[in-house]
Amino acid sequence: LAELMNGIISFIGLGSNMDDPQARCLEAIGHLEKVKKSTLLRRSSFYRTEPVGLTNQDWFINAVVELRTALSARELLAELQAIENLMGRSRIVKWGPRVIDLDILLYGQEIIEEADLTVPHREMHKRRFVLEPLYELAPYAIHPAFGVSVAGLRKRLGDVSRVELLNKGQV
Ligand code: PH2
Ligand code: MG
Ligand code: MG
Repeated sequence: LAELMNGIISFIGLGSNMDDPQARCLEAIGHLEKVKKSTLLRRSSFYRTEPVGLTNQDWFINAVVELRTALSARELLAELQAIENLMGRSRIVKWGPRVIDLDILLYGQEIIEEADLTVPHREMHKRRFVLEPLYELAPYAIHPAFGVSVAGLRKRLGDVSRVELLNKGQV
């Protein structure tokens, strides 16, 4: 039990708009449950979301999970990329259709700015498809770079793209 209490709380965003997105998100959660030195604590509802950025593609399913982990942010990133690769993610089109996308949104209160790893996620505060599921799990969580809670970010959000809560029976 003591071991389970160790580590940093990280919030991870999930997104899919290919090959049965709900099933892909559930599959990814199954993999996230098995990440070493980590415990998956909670997951948000699933949301059906309008594509942002590249709009001429299918709607997404988005969700957020809360993980307690003893991995470093970089080790966690490697685990997420391994899951993406395992699930057949190809990186052809930036912001284009994807089988699964796993993004570190928050890693404790750490601020990391490296070439291939930016935490908090660079776009999270601008995206309703991130903030709605994150708000459901952790309205109190603080964005360490802005010193603003998720509830505060959501209230200030300008993103008008549609985000629809899926009913329990639909997932
Ligand atoms: N991910 C993107 C770009 N646009 N739009 C929605 N609705 N959901 C996403 O997860 C998403 C997106 C790049 O990561
Ligand atoms: Mg990504
Ligand atoms: Mg992403």
